[in-house]
Amino acid sequence: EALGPTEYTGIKMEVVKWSPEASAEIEGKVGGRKVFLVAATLRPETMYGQTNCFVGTAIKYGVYAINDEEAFVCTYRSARNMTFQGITAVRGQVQELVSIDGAKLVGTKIRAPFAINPEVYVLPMENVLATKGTGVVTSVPSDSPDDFQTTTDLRKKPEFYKIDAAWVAIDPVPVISTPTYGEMTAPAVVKQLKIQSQKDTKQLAEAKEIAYKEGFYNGTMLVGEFKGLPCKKRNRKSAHG
Ligand code: A2H
Repeated sequence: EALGPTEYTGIKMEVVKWSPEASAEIEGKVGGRKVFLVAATLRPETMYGQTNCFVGTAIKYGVYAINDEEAFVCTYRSARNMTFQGITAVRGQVQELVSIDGAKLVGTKIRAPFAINPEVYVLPMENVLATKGTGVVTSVPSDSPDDFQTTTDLRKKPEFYKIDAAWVAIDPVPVISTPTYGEMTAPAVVKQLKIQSQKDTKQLAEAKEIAYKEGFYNGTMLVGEFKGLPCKKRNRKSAHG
């Protein structure tokens, strides 16, 4: 496979209510801007099934001014990359309003665009990479093995992960049907490969590969504007989902 840039779709999830820790550090410092957590995804057609969003607890994030109206929560690296995409006033110029630890973002309530459950929570995930995408991951447990396994872990041990069980209460939502695995592709693949926790990173990589191929190439949309159509069709209609 040729090496080239990966083209992600950025999902803007508006903050509805900050966690108390984030509120203490952020409120009053954003100049009245609307603030969005921005997640990078390769599967924008699955957004109907978002049930939460993930950050890394040991990752540093910032709130970055995009213009006078909007600010994005993401890693510094991705904020800088975005300044080269024509969405800010000056190329290469990053305006950080405040920096914040990922752990403090957990418990923030956000609005997930297109989701059947429009209000969801920010939760911790161990395998978030600071160097990929924006460092913010939107969670679709029906179709992403990583997301399914992580939400399963969180549900089993909310105290251990220092979360409120209510934040992870939304069940996976069927959005895509596949011939081999039905309406819950990721849970079925996780079960097939006998994955036990988000620490099983090798098996999860394999599960991700299987679920991705099956969903993207053989899946049919169950909801939304493209209900009844093959998932891969969305690529013909628009390269950006
Ligand atoms: B995908 P690739 Cl439903 N750290 O979005 C870890 N994972 C990250 C990340 C980060 N910093 N940034 C993005 N990702 C995830 C949806 C999805 C994704 C589904 C199914 C498969 C899937 C919902 N989560 O990815 O290494 C994001 O999860 C399977 C490949 O660039 C993003 O797309 O190939 C994907 O990894 C990008 O991974």
